[in-house]
Amino acid sequence: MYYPPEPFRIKVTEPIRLIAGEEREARLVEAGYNVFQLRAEDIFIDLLTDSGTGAMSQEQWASLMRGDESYAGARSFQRLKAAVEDVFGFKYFVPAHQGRAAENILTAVLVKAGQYVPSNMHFDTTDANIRARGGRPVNLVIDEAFDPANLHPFKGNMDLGKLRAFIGKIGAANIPFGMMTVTNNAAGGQPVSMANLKAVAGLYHEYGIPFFIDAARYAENCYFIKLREKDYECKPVREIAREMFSYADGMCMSAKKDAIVNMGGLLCMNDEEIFENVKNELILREGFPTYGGLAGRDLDAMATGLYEGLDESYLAYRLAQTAYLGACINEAGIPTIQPIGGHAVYIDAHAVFPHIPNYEFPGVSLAVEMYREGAIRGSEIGSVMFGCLDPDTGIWHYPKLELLRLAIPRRTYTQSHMDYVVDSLAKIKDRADTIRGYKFTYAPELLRHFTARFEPL
Ligand code: P71
Repeated sequence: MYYPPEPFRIKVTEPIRLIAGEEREARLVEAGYNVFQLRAEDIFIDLLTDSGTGAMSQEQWASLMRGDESYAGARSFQRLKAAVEDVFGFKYFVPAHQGRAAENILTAVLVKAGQYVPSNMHFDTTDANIRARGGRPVNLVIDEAFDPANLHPFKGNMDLGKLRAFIGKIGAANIPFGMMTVTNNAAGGQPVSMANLKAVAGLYHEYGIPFFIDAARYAENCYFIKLREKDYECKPVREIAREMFSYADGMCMSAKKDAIVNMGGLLCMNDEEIFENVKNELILREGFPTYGGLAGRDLDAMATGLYEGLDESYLAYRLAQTAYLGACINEAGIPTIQPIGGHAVYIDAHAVFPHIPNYEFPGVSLAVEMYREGAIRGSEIGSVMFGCLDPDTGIWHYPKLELLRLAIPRRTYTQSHMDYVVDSLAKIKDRADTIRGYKFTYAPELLRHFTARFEPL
């Protein structure tokens, strides 16, 4: 298995420590067995998320020093504006403090109660923001996405037949905008092909439906296109990105992923009227349109990070590191979603614990065991995150996959950290049949994975 040399060397370090097994046991009880409730200093390898957890470069730290903190029209905003225009090519944009803030503004401006927003798959915050406005998020990804072993190269693709049938049934008037999430985080960090994205845009536009991209991991998606799609192998990733966004009417983005900043987001669009409404909503909720809830230095670091996230030697290393972790986990006999995605390895928790049913949360069992075994933190992407009550029928729906995601922070961990994670998982596998499920002792209505508490069964 190939582990590429990192295209950087380490200038600053941050200590991590491995606390004793008995101490970990006590921390789990205090946290109500929800790893979101653990203290980060009690964790050795933190793979909870790749969001805002990456290491900034020397150029980004220099950008922080150059940050202009003027309330309006700051130099840092101008730098960000130039970078956003260059990388994405939309006419208008506002910064936001993170992805869900951009989603909040977008849904506040466009979604009315009872309307539907289709996507390949919405991630949790997008799903929740649509619901919070009384809207209905709808996932129309290809069926291959739900077969963990299927090797389709673009498992994030939209099912065009399902989308056409859906628009026909619901009517374009009830769809304020359509989306695509690149890469598809909810089902494996899987890419969308350019051909599919173009066809989806064409279909939305045929019905006059505006098309927004959730661009959190667009650079990783574009590198997958370069690696896997015919006619793109010789194209620079920056050109691939420009082509991708040329098909859309706008995008929202958590810059905490592919712009490699600790905090930041973007909302871009071509429509002037939407932009006017977005600005007014932004002023109410986030801040003046030239800072959008961020400090000037954050805007500056984001401008620099947008280019670094598109650097091809970085992207080659990034995807190879994730592929290495996935291949080693598979080698240890533990099934994951195939092919390995861009930012994370998604372990099939149901396959590891076939005796734990979805309503007893096998992903939570695996998250707890990883902490118990190695003080490693991953996140459940299964029935805790996506199980939901259908407002029309009153029936609980469970997602098709019960996953434990190991998300890799950018430029942060090395090969030996990855090997340690694999060793810990192998030990859990050896005692898998002794492990039990969990039940809620507390769960809020929306986004319950963050604050829920559990009890072992
Ligand atoms: C991720 C996150 C952040 C997160 C979410 C839930 C639990 C733990 C951590 C955030 C995304 C995302 C996509 C595709 C929008 C957001 C929201 N992902 N779209 O994967 O993946 O962005 O966090 O900046 O608000 O760990 P935000």
